[in-house]
Amino acid sequence: MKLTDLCSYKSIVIQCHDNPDPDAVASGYALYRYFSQDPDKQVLLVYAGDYFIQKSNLLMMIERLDIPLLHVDSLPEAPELLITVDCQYGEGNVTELPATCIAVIDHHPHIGKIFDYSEIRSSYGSCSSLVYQLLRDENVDVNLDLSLSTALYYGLYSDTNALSEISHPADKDLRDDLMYNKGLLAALRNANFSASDINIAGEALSLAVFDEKHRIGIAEAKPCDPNILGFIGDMLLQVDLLDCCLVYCRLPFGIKFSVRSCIREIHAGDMAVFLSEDIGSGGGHAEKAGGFLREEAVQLISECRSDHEFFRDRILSYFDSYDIVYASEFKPDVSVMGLYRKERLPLGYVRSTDILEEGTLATLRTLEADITIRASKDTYIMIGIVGEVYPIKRHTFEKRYKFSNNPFSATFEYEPSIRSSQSRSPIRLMQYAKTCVPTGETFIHAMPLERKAKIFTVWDPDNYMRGQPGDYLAVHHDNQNDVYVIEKDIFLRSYVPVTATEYSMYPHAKT
Ligand SMILES: [Mn+2]
Repeated sequence: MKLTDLCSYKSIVIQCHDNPDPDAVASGYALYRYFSQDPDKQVLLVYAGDYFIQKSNLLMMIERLDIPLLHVDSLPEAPELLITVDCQYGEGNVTELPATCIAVIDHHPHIGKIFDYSEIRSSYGSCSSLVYQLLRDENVDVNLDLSLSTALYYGLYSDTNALSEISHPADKDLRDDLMYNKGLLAALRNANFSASDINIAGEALSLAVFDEKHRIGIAEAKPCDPNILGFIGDMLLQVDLLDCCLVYCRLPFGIKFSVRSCIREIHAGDMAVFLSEDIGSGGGHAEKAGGFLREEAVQLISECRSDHEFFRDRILSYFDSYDIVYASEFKPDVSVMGLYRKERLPLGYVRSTDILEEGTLATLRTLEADITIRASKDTYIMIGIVGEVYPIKRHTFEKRYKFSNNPFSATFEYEPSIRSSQSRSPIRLMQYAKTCVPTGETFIHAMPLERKAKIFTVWDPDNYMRGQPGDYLAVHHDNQNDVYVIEKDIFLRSYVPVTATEYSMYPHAKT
């Protein structure tokens, strides 16, 4: 979705989730500014729900940046377009407001509903990063307005634990590109909690329970701002007995919870999704996540002996729901797996000296990481089918690929870019990409998964690949340590089964 897709609507309401946080307010504000440039449009920025904003940092942000955010119980009339930001229409923490059309701009896991328009990037650290990217796609320079750029910067800042949990390149772009009001940011940082917040946190910590066997900690807090739950979780997780912890509080309309993990086998976001499945909503990032359980969950809890027991049982059933594979130690039995050949799909390549002066240092920004390269006649850049980018030596490239000067086109979740050390503005790699095709054949052993799996590959031992039942567990034919998951649809599209006889007839096949 592009922002221009929404420009035909005349009456637009932008809605933050109930109990808004700085990221929701910043994202909503940036969209408000974008759409209200047109004097013919009626644009409102709102939030709803039982609670009025009380947190001092958020009140300060709204006042100092002059953000026209309104609390509403309902709308006098349904707008043509309602845009929910940092949340999805129909979710537990979004009061439903009527509208003719619904657009969703969010960075939480997709709740599975279909909207008229949506842009959901669950791997982004903040919704502000997504809105920044959408504005940049429309050639809006947010740095022309310090109030706007500061709002977006603070949105990312507060959603990523003071920028410490940034991993997605879109988040890095926001962090590196935006100017912000330094004095205001310092003031916001130091107005994060009220005195009673800290008292609630202290009380919750003093009553926390520890399951040493399973290395789980659980704490209940008195009704409080959801951000305090995260703060309590951050403290609790530092206890040496724990791998993960959960902090919750009962609110009049359900239960809010925060999850923290400090081991690679537990992705806090995955755990939050599991805990809230069918009874609420949840999600987040590797170490930090949160969610909300609807009132019906409270009913389920009352069937348990205690709230703590309910959460403990649910966490244990999460631990039981998947298998873990460590590729470096895994001994696959390829005799029970099928043999497959990968179709030769075209890939992209760029000669580094086509876009940079020879000798220039530059940063390749990709979905996975920032990679530094030096431009030379010997350095080429490869672009894979899902936008993965990596440098390759010219002679290796010429050996492995048949190449042409035809342009390579594809669309990716994050379009790879390159930033030279000499200029600030990024170069879009796709504008220069040409097509190449692998010369050799790739063979793998594969079989469908029966259970959910977490696979730690040899190339990324810190994060697991997720496998769902029906996806394929794959082992590279020439390197049996190279174990990974291929999503069912991609597998069926890009691999064909081969028999041992056919295999022996391929000229490049090793026996
Ligand atoms: Mn957010």
